[in-house]
Amino acid sequence: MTTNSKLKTWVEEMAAMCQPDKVLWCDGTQGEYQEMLRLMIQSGTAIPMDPQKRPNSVFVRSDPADVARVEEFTFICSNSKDDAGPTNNWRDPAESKKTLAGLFQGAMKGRTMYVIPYSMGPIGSPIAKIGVELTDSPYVVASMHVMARVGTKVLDVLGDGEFVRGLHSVGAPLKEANTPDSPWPCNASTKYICHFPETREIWSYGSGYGGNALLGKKCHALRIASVQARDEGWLAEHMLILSITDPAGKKIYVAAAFPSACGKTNLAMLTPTLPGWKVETVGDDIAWMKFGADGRLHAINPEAGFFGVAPGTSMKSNPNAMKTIGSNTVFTNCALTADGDVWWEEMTDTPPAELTDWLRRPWTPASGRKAAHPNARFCVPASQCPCIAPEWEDPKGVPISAILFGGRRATVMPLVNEAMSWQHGTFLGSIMSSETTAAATGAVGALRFDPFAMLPFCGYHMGDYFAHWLKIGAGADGAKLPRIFYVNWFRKGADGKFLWPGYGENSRVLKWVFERVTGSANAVETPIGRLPEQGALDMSGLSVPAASMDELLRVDLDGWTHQLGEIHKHYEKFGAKLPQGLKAELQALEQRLQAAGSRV
Ligand code: SAT
Ligand code: MN
Repeated sequence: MTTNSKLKTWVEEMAAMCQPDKVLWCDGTQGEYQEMLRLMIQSGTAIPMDPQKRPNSVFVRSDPADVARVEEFTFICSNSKDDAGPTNNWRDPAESKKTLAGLFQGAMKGRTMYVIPYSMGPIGSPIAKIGVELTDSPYVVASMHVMARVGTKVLDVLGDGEFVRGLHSVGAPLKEANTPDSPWPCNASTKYICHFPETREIWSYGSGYGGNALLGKKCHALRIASVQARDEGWLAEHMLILSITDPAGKKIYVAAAFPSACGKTNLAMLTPTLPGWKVETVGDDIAWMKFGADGRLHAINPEAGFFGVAPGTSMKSNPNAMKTIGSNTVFTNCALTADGDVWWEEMTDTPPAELTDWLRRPWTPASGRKAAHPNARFCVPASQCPCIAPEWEDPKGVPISAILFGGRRATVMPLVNEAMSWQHGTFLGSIMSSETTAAATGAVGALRFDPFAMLPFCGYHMGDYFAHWLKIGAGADGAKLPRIFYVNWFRKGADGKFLWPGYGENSRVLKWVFERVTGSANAVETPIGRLPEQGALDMSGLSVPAASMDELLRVDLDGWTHQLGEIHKHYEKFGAKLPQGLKAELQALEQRLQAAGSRV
């Protein structure tokens, strides 16, 4: 329990509304985690995995109506509609509270309300923040144990302080405590993921899945935290954090923003193919960055675990992730092998002869459908990662030397392009676009602008967010700011195949980034930015056809010129909030493209 009277009162009020059978304060112990697994197994939500194969792990299948983030039901309920901006769904806060209070009324009947105090970031770190999630889902409690630091130790640090309030229900009350539960309780028809940025509150109803329900993750660490970061002068970003060390032992830290399911976990855990180089992981999804006393941006990973996309993960693509998930893992929506292990597409070259798919149906390779859901996930403690950086929990964070932006782009974007300044880098972040993935419900493969990979996660007006980035740069010592790069591993040739091998070979691009930061690699100035000079990218031991390399590093003047219209349309959305600095960058780009075009 706690002495924090604001917390006690809030829990009492929420319990009075939701009417759970009981209220349980989570202590964060191993015993509590085991009890959550037991409850999930008992209700048919989970099955235990063979302890010989994957000790202390469970396998969970969700309802087909609840498999990913639901962006169309995710709302920013700021006082003013204008503060939510053109890229968010806005709802009036008072009306939303009324609607939600109606839904939450009695929503936890027959269930337990768990009170989860959590810290995003190492407990007590000056960059960390505390939240409390109330939930009626044991799956959420178990997952929060993995993804955040939870329990009594957090209450001790909280004292009488402020915290983010998160209320979550699967929206499936039980008539009585002993009414049989469905394997994955959720509300198939009604979902609301509502954020109240001014009061630092989150109310999430109807979904038990991932970012909709583990409120510390996207809801707190990105949507609410981005607003706090704006108010307090720091950055809350959808970025992995890694360290890269050269053969001489020099180490730098890199943060990288990519949309969901674009390979952040793979990049964060990359095994370099270049001899003598080493990559270690600090985080795979979120970075909170603040200026340190040294004037540099220092980043922490606010999370304590990985909630990674399973399909595509293999000993070839990401051996470190495969080793991480050997034990203590919650698997969701994977397929099940005949001998009780998990499987997903591309885990092995040849799929097993028979499986049970994520919808509990028999499956064979001839079935003609995917065995695992494309957004199937593993949820595992970060500390189990063989390449976790020893300093990953340093409360001061790690100093960032470079920031990468990227997405899935079959055309136009070259393999790597260095921004000419912080302002130009902010411009590149603001025009990021990517083909959509299964991490959110909706069409897959559609190209959309996803500025800074924050489209679904920015808690306020995106135009103000751009201005915040410019302000961060303007207020800093330019020499100490991270350099900004735009990368694209996903460019395709005329045959529709990827031109770049990706995965461990991305270390070649990281090496160039490292050498740009340390001053030893050359670049050529082009109208779109700085690209590696001929021979500057280390291609030793890798045979990519010369024509493919030319295409990967080609400045596609036509493609860029063609895109200008789209960028103008994208920018028009932000109206008067579009910062002058970005207008100037777009104009300068147009002029450079024009000048280059007339030279050809
Ligand atoms: O479901 S999550 O939002 O946690 C995963 C993601 O989309 O990045
Ligand atoms: Mn993410």
